[in-house]
Amino acid sequence: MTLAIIYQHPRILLGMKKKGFGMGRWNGFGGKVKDEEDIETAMKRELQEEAGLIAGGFSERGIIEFRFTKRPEEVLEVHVFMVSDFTGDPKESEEMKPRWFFLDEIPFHEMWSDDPHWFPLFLKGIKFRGSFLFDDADLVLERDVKEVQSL
Ligand code: 95L
Repeated sequence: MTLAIIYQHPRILLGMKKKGFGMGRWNGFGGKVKDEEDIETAMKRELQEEAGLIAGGFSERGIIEFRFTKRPEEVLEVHVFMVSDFTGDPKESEEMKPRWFFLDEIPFHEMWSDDPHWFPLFLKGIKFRGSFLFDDADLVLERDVKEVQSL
């Protein structure tokens, strides 16, 4: 999976997920990587589909493995990108309602519960590897986040 977060200091762009997995939370933009597609291509495609934006400059900042107690056999590997410029105006899609947030007003209480554990590194430009285990209420049961030199 890919996750793109637009960062134009002092604000970030998030999207309220309107349907499906993660509904009701402010998310980055992203989704599954298709067969024959590379990760960067998938990140750009999902950003276009979900927010109507064409990525300009970006860099991969983290890789996170997510596990859920209710699906012990599955691992979701998410590649997290910081997108520092783009063309287009954020537009609402079927999936997402985009909104800008100032860095000191990031709505962690309406986001996935892992986010507070890696956003500070992400925003400082520190590359990281993480893994999280969620319980049935999507709360973090176990976590590990480490700075890395390269992903
Ligand atoms: N901004 N953070 C996200 O968009 C985010 C955070 N954590 C997640 C954990 C599991 C998952 F399936 C998705 C996310 C997710 N989109």
